[in-house]
Amino acid sequence: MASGTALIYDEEMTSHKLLWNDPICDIEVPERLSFSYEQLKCYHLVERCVCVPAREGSEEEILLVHSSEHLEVAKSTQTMNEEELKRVSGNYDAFFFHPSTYRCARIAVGAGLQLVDSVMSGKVCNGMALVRPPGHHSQRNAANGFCLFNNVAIAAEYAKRKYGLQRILIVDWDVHHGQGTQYIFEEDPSVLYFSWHRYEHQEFWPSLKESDYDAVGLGRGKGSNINLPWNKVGMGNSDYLAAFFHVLLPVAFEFDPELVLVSSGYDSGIGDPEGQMNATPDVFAHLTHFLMQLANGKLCVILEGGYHLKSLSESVCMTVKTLLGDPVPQITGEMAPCLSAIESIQNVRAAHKPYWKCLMYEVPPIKTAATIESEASAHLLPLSVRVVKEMDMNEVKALVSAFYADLVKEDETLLSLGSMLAVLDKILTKQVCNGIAESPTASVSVAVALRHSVRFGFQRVLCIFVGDMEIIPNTEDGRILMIHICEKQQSEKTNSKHYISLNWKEGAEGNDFFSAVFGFILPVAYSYQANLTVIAVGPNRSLGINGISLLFGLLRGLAESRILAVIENTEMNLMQSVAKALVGDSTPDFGVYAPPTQEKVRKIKILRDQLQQEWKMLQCSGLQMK
Ligand code: X5A
Ligand code: ZN
Repeated sequence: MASGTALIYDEEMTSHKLLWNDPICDIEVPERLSFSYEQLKCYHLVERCVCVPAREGSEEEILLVHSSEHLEVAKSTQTMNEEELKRVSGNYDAFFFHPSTYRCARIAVGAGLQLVDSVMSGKVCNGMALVRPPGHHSQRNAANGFCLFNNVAIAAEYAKRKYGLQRILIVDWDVHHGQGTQYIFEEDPSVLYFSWHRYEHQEFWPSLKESDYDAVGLGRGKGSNINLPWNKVGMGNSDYLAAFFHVLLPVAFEFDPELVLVSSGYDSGIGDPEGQMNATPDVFAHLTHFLMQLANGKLCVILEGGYHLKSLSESVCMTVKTLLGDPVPQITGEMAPCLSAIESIQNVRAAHKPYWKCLMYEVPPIKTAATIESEASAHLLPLSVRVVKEMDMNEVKALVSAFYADLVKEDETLLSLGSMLAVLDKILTKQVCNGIAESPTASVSVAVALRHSVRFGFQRVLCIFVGDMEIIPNTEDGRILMIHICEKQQSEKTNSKHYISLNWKEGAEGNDFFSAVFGFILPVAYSYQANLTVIAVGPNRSLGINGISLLFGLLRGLAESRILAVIENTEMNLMQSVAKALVGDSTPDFGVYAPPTQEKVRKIKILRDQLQQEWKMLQCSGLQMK
């Protein structure tokens, strides 16, 4: 078996640099490379490695992954003056050209290929290439995020061709999503791409929908693209280890690669201004060590990002030391992943369950969406609740004009519809199971929600109103069943069999709503067999938070747990309890049981007698049968 560790470095790659002011690009400096190399010398690691020279990647090799247009544009920048360079750079998202950039990028590509050759030929067992510009954001036809050519993608494609490899694993531990690499291999089942990345629910660059855990690959490549989005900053050693234990390693061992490539960005390490994460250099020793157990140890580590010079260089040293076979340092600190990390891990495991035997028994998580007014209160909701952006005003207008033309004139109403529709849309398209929308005009929002759901194709929608609300009559009779829980008797509308008024004021001591829920609401709801439940909570509600939690908790048993909550009053306690009941991660607090008064028992009995022919689950005594 091969032994030895290759190290590839060429000072020439430090000549690529930013010539003008650009606060986005100014962190990608030549010192990233020279400083890392100095540190390797300092720890006497360079002399222990097999120093393999870099070379230029050939045009043909670059074309394995990139278009000839892209290659030509890059080539043409060699003779440009500063002004021209600036103009071409402006065509891309976060990229700068220097007259030496093309040459450096070709050396970066060639360095990766030299590493692949050294490992595949058995000259060494593993190795690292220190390169810049980095590669993983670069796409077939575009530079992006400091990257011109996709070094790692070219290395993978080259290894496939030259050595006939059928399974290559790419591990991208850079803190950014290597969307370029994803695009290149998303339909290719022979390359398994794993990336974790700072995501913050799509707020963090490059802010792509396709960086989320549900991008699993396309066509024949389904299952071979694994995204683990971090939705909070501050992820640390235990979060990274948990990601390896519960996602990457089981899948990687099942995949059984013949070669492992690492898109090795250290901006996921502590101190990095881009990543804002907390993982210490030690953790990279562990990550490297794990990957060395695959593919007979054939591991090629190729540098990507990393912008905190000290953290970067220390982490590079830990990686190389581990490749050389040195003992792995003990990780210190508390070993427990954070809740947000667990949630991301659970989501990606569930998304990949159809493709990997090791994940087959995964339980799908309940997904809840919410739009709430203030970002500040978002943290008060359970962690698994996803805060979604409101629907675009024009989209709302187009949608609503189809059935409520008069609404389109009122901007304020439209605005609140935007948040309800964003959540409803996620429910209808099954992206989430249930969701909460705040709406200052709940009755209008509900009317639109009901209409829209029926148009969407739902045959039976159960709608429960709690509190004073003007109920906008609907014309889709039979497809909507309304139950209105309020204090005052609603005289009109009671004639329709699809509108039921339940006058109920919760007792002062304890929760006496149990009797109404079990004795009336649930039997009616189960008789109706809705495919969607809408629960609206308006002002002057006659139920307390406990009663409302009970309602939400139990109605999750219907309509495959699809519930849209529309809440008019923005009381945070209420929002929190509803969110908790919807995610079902804890049994909501229903309050102590209180028996109903005689008057209430009678009230339910009257309703039951009146309605049990229609809603048969109300029947509980043979005597009443006609
Ligand atoms: C390779 C790498 C980051 C680009 C960030 C642009 N690129 N905001 O880390
Ligand atoms: Zn990065």
